Amino acid sequence: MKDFSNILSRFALCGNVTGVVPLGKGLINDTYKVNTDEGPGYVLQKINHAIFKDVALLQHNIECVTRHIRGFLVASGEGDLDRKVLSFVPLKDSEQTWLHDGESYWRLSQFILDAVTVETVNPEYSYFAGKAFGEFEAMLADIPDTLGETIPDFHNMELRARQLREAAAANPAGRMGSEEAIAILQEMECHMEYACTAERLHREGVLPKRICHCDTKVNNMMFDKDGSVLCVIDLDTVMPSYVFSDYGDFLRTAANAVAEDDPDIGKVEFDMDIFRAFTKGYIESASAFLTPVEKEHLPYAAALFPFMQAVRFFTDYINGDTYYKTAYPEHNLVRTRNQMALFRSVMARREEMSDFISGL
Ligand code: GN1
Ligand code: MG
Repeated sequence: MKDFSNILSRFALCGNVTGVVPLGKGLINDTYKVNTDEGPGYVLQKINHAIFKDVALLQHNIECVTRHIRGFLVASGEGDLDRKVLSFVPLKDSEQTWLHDGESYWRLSQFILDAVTVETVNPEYSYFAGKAFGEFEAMLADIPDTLGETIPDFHNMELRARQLREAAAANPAGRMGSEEAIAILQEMECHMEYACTAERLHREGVLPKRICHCDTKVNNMMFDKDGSVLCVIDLDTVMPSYVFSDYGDFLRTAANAVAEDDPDIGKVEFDMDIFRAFTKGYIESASAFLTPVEKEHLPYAAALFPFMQAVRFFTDYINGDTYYKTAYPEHNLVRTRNQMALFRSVMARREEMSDFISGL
């Protein structure tokens, strides 16, 4: 493994480093746990600079968000602050919370002790997660700073549709020749207009952008040992977006009976118990700011995110796997099949979802 001592020596950390080991399952950044001879240690991340082009803006967003949340928690008398909001370690010689070593960009945060991340949740955890994401958005509703889009138009379905069409037309890796690839593209095109509803509503002036997390996968949440939510992590994509992002992306991962890259798509199914529990929690904490248009379109959001993710995985497959980390050549195709199966399963349950939401 790489020698991290030069990088770590630039940060104002406490104690002596006793080891560095890989951590987590992120598809974009490289993450490591840094063990020290005193205290809980740290999390070191190499920020994927090919994807996050403006690291200064990225860290600006994260610093504003964590400062604001910390202030909110202090004002509401919360204890255990270091486990409820991330804190980043500055460099020894400046206030800056990121390092460019000439080649890569690095940042260091405090490791949260006794916290667990999970890959699957039960309805009870989903309810807490729903409350936590609603609270996260509510806490950020009055943030005084201006946050930029760390990946411009990140969850803009019209952009994702364009990227798919450009990739399919250029066919740079020669992967558009198969019958299956053509069929997937056709199926995606059939749903494209519906999927772009959010952009249309935004243009019509009835759908606002709010500060959202934009990567609310189950494993981006820290739970305490007793199951309660400590905090939300992976803040790179916190930016103005539609509330659909956080609501939809959580269900995409939590309500799928299997992982997003499980090749056995016969097992993919949208779990309505998880949907009901998460939606109840989310609406309880977000109802203060949700508009009727936002609320009414939550079933659409549940369908949009598997669909958008399928489009993104498939685009990357066509492009020859340049964006997501992959473990084998067909990985992005397997992920695409899985997410399309989930999308179909959600689509079949839209009415049932709407009825549940109106009854809350
Ligand atoms: C990426 O970094 P990670 O693995 O939490 C991606 C998300 C996708 C997700 C799919 C910046 O998230 O948008 O939903 O993979 N993040 C970025 O698993 O593209
Ligand atoms: Mg992550």
